[in-house]
Amino acid sequence: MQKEIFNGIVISNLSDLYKVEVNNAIYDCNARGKFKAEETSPVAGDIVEIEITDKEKKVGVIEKILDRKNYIKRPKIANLSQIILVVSMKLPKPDLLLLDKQLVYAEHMNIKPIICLNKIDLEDENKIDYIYNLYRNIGYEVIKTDAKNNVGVDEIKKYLENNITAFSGNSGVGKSTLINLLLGKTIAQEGDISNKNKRGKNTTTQVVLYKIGQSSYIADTPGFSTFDIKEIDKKDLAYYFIEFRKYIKECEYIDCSHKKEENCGIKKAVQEGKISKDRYERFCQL
Ligand SMILES: Nc1nc2c(ncn2[C@@H]2O[C@H](COP(=O)(O)OP(=O)(O)OP(=O)(O)O)[C@@H](O)[C@H]2O)c(=O)[nH]1
Ligand SMILES: [Mg+2]
Ligand SMILES: [Zn+2]
Repeated sequence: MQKEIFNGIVISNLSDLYKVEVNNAIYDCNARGKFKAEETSPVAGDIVEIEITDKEKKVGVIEKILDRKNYIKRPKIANLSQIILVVSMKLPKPDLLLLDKQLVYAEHMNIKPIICLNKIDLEDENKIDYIYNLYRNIGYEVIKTDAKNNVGVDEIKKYLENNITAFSGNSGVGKSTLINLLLGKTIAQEGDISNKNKRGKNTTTQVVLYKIGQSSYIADTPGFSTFDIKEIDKKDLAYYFIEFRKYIKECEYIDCSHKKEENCGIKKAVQEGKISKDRYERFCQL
């Protein structure tokens, strides 16, 4: 009998079990042993070829992983097209150092970042607008939301189409609340401490893709806030602060660290108000 091979997308993985969506149906799959040896086993977001072994019971075997657009190690996910970086305006207060760190990481990974300023109901408009304008002027998409009262959340929807989108941000910023609103059902726990383990960490450990519309997925990911930027070369950091880019060539020294040197294009741009002093300070911190 001829093999039945289909293309699908891995929507979750728990130890040896992969859930693969094929033509709107979910198949329980194992991966062929060969993947383990190659240490490139399938992860959520992977487009795979599966051999269907039991159509009735919806069981199959993953035969092949198609080329990945990108791959993130922690949490394990492939083909992420964008990350919504959720920043809470109050309770918890905005962590702009984390935001800048995540923007650097997204630029490095070539994943589109979108900034979501949440809990706008809790903060003064001028304080929100300062952050809003800062990142808008750099060129980023910024959305303001009050997830508690479902304000602004629809605006996120238009960005989701045909994409795999992950949400990232500190604990308590409102990621689960936003995801639940977007999906129109409760999948992610909106947390108080009781929903978490004793260390106060969210207990979600696996990446799951949730389908929204015909071809969009939202990734519920554990611990995206542990973004590791150590793999990024120090000298590339200024490049990933995207508004710094055009001033780098004005530095006198080719290996300028943009801190202590004379005739530094970036420091000059900061003095002239072309680069935000706050962003520059966070650059130095990173
Ligand atoms: N006032 C206000 N509260 C909000 C808003 N969005 C979320 N919250 C509340 O903030 C708390 C934390 O929200 P979650 O959605 O659980 O936050 P999270 O980002 O998923 O947190 P972790 O799962 O710990 O990473 C909940 O009590 C929400 O009801 C908002 O826009 N305004
Ligand atoms: Mg959550
Ligand atoms: Zn410089």
